[in-house]
Amino acid sequence: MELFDYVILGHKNPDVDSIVSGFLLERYMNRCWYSAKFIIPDQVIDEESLVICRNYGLDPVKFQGVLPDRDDQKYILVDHYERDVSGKVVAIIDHHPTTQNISTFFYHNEKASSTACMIVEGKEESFTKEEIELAVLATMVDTVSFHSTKTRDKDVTWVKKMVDKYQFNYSKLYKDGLCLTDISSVSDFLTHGLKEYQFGDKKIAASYVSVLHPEQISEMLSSAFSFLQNYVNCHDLALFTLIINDMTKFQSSVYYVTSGDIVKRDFEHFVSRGNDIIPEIEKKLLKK
Ligand SMILES: [Mn+2]
Repeated sequence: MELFDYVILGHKNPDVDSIVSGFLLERYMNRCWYSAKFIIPDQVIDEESLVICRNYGLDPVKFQGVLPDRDDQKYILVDHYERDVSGKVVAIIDHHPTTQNISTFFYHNEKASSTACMIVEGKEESFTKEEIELAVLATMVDTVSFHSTKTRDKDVTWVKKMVDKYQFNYSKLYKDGLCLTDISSVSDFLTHGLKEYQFGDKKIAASYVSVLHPEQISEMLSSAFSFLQNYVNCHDLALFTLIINDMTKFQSSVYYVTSGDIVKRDFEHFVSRGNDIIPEIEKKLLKK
């Protein structure tokens, strides 16, 4: 196994920003004559992240590998600030500020729109046009094309400047940043982002889809419901939650599916499964 002074890591189950940031930092460090290697130790890379990266000329699979088993290996974390490694974390570049005391040699954690834009902004001359496009892409994906509250004005200005300078296809970047769900069959409503949760003796499951025009899938949706109710019965679930994100109006509808009932709730904003929907269900279930 080849040795490197620095191993760069994105977070577990890396998303587009983690992958792009790791790749760009490796490029940057190598150009500055550092021996650094970006490694993705995860066995599986999320299919959607794979497809998006490949569409912009980056193949994440190339970076999959085993981490060195050395106590003195130096690590650099991008897009996260906590990690158990056999070695020493010497640097962190992240955009999830924390009040925690971090004592690495180099620590840069600010409320940026993406880690990738933190790496490239101000150092554009060290990167190729294609690499800058990847940083723009990661910024669009991480902020849901600037609709997330994570969006920082300065980065929007930077993206616009790069798009102008390099004539990037902004409408394509915008659409890719929305991460629309490809729905070709009713089973996609079930399997997209499917997660199961256990609360006491109750099991629930949740999936979500993001579409530009929910009204266009309404016909499919009615057949999806019987499919979902069947799934609820077969898997002995207390509830199945389907979240539909309207990527034009930036609102969500949530369908609560049980074996005998379907209840719809509309939200005038985006809901987060992990932060809003599931905790609320957990409270209700545990109260009973
Ligand atoms: Mn990120």
